[in-house]
Amino acid sequence: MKLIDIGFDPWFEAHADAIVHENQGIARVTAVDRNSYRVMNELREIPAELAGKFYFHVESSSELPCVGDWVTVQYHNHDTSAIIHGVFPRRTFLRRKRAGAEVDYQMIAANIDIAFVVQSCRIDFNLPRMDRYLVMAADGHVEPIIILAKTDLVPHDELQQKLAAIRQAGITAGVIALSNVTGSGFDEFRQVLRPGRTYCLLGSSGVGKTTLINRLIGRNALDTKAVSGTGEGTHTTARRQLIVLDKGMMLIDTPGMRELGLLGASDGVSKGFEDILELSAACRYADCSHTRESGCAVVNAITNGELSQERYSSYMKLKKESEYHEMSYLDKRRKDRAFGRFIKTAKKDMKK
Ligand SMILES: Nc1nc2c(ncn2[C@@H]2O[C@H](COP(=O)(O)OP(=O)(O)OP(=O)(O)O)[C@@H](O)[C@H]2O)c(=O)[nH]1
Ligand SMILES: [Mg+2]
Ligand SMILES: [Zn+2]
Repeated sequence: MKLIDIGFDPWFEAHADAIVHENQGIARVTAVDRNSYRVMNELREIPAELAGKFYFHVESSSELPCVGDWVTVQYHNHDTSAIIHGVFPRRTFLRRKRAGAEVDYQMIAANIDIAFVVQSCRIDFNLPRMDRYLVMAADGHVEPIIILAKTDLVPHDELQQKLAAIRQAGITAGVIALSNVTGSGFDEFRQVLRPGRTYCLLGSSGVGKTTLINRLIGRNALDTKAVSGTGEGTHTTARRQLIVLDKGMMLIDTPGMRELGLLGASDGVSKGFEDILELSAACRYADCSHTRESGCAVVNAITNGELSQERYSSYMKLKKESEYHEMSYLDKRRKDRAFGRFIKTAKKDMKK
């Protein structure tokens, strides 16, 4: 295998001279688990850690290596482990806003050719959410393809209605309807996959992302779990992971996302109020309290009858109850910011 087989094409090659130092190799990040990594080179996949020096220069978490990144490494223990020294520029990326922060991002994956936005035909189907994933892909210069999964669970008519609804919403991305159970739609799906390309699966928990990969591999290599009666998944996939298929196509499996990180509310509040959270994405202010701000999409929804006063009240009540939680979260953020400034000043002082 050569690096180009796992995606190291001329674009990255062109950056190599400036980034790769003597005695360093090039590898691709295949998994991230807190501070430990796995990387793949021409020969094998091995564990890796970040160089201490790297940490020192990092100013935001989005600069840390993520799945799909190309990195420079030094090998140790007879090439069975590696230390990561640098990250190549990202040609494309998928990221989401970190809850509560203004311009802090959480990287999902890097150097993706196509993002598969997966929704289940049944309970999970939701156009505003689909739209947000498409925005996320566009933001990172990634071509999106929508996958409508679990077509075996809906009648033919309903599937046609859903396909039409996607077009009516003005969504022009490619759409593939498929079933992991019957295999219908799989030929169309396989035709999209090309050797040397990297694909990322996005979507809520339980929609069948991992099952799709298992079906491609031809065996149950990765864990999947049944969904509850409400259609909600159980967050089976715990980490992002890059899987190289026999033919050199790479697929990144991701854990289902409950919300796209547009919201400051803690998880306890967001659960069960997805409709309000979706509305709040359109509020003029990111930190909108949904009480008296102008341009509040939640209050507007009550005015035009889209949202009931009752539901709004129970949401606000729950929000208040979790205020303690919220407060400590904000306090933490403030501390983080102060700490960030401290580090910057310290670095400046050192340069003097
Ligand atoms: N009927 C039907 N069930 C499916 C299909 N695809 C997946 N499932 C089932 O849906 C459940 C969830 O599938 P997963 O592949 O674990 O879902 P996931 O998107 O990876 O979920 P997370 O890892 O939690 O993000 C499993 O019980 C699968 O067997 C499908 O096309 N049709
Ligand atoms: Mg999964
Ligand atoms: Zn609001």
